[in-house]
Amino acid sequence: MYRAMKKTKPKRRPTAILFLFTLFFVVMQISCTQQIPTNVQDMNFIPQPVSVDTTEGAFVLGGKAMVFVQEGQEGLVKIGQFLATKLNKSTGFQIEVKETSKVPRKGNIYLTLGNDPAIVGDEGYQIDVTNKLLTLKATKPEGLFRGVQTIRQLFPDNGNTRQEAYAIKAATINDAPSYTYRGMMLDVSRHFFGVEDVKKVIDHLAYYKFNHLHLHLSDDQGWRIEIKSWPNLTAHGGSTQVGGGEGGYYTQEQYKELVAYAASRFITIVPEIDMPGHTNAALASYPELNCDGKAPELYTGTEVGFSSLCIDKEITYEFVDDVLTELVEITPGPYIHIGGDESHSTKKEDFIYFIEKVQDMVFSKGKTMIGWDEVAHAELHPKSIAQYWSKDENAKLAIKKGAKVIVSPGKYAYLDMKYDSTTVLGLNWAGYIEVDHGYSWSPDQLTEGIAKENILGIEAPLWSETVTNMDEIEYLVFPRLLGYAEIGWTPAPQRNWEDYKVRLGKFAPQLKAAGIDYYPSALVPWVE
Ligand code: TNX
Repeated sequence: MYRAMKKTKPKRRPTAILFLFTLFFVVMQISCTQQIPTNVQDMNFIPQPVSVDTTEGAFVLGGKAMVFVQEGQEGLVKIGQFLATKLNKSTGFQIEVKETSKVPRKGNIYLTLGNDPAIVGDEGYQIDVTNKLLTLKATKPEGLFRGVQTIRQLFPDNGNTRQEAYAIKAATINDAPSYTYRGMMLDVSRHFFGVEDVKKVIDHLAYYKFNHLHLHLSDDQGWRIEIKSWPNLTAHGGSTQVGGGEGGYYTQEQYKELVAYAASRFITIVPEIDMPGHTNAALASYPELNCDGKAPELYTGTEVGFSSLCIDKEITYEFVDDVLTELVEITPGPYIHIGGDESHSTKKEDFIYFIEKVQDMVFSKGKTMIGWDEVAHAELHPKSIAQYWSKDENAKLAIKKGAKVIVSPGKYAYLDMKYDSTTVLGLNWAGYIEVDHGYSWSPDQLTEGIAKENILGIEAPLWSETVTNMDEIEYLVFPRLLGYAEIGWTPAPQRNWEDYKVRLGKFAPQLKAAGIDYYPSALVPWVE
């Protein structure tokens, strides 16, 4: 017996090994399948990418995932960290970021730079989702950052972070924006909003792939940026706001902080000093800027068109030059916006003289001038930009003079217009802007003569006569901002309201999770 057993034992060994192997694979198989959730997440984007092609298979993001970034490329670790922080919030994981020189292993996210004919422009990117990896590739860090927003939308923060793993369909996404300038304007003059509020707005903009924030820094009701050579602008001119409240202003350090915060999200700040009208706050702060040498009272109402810098005085241009010099020094972006709207108390020839003179100052300081569409009456520098808000004749005149336009038509793109007659906040001089109306237009179809090649992009302004805090800002901004993001990004033939409203409705859980008090339009099938 003993001998026999001894003899058979070695014979059994291969079977045992085989058995152990099989067991190992079965266990592995089970543990792997258990990790894969049965429900593959819906892909739902705003703005809609240029192309999304799904294929067989799924990518699983589990608790051990990491974000790998290509080694030795400037700025990539920061972009990776931005993504990881957002994903950790939405998934409940603790994803870390690592530089790598090779393609990472299964289950990870990989951000890499590279030239590829399929990737268009600085903001273009490509996402490749396979069973193994989620790879994001772009030519520039800016493109990676836009693509990161798409990845965030693949794993949205719906306020439920309890899953063990998140599966998404295998797919290839190819994307690039339709327009190079995609912006929002925030009026911080009529009501002042502090640094933290503006950062929150910047975060909202980043998520929908905007790349400019225009700050309306001065108006009749308040001067909001510190100018060291003219300190009374903020000391007196920044001391109040519409309704008589406290007002406020940004020190140059705070402004620089905002510029840097925006830059880390690949957003450019466009500062506006509105001139020669909309200047009561400055006129009240310095009597010498008035033709009669007398300073008016501060203004806390909401009328427009009653103030003007004194066009004939030399001091006016010394003032403007000082303001622009200081502003240019703290503004790395290419644009300075000089306003120029509704100068109803400036004579037309004076207005033209003023705009041309200030335009020269802006360009001589190395910046590109933007002005509201009225500036088209002046001779325009070939690089000047007109912001079309009210009159298409002005926009066409600017185009005739060789300028490009940013389109912000009041009746479609004004975030301060009421949604309908029952909306409490907002104004209605340009009409009501329901969510479908705000979405269903194209910059190059507004009027004949403003064609795609004349258009730099789109901007949605939020004037703040009626809004006093972040909650009120968000009510007017959401959900219309998402529509403007899509108009600026997604090619017109790929956009239609019927499809958009369904995608928008699916954003409800994430808007709610972000604490955004949006307007719950009855036209949108909001997901519970
Ligand atoms: C017009 S739009 C203005 C602003 C007001 C806004 C209110 C523009 C260039 N000027 O001064 O705040 O209407 O909607």
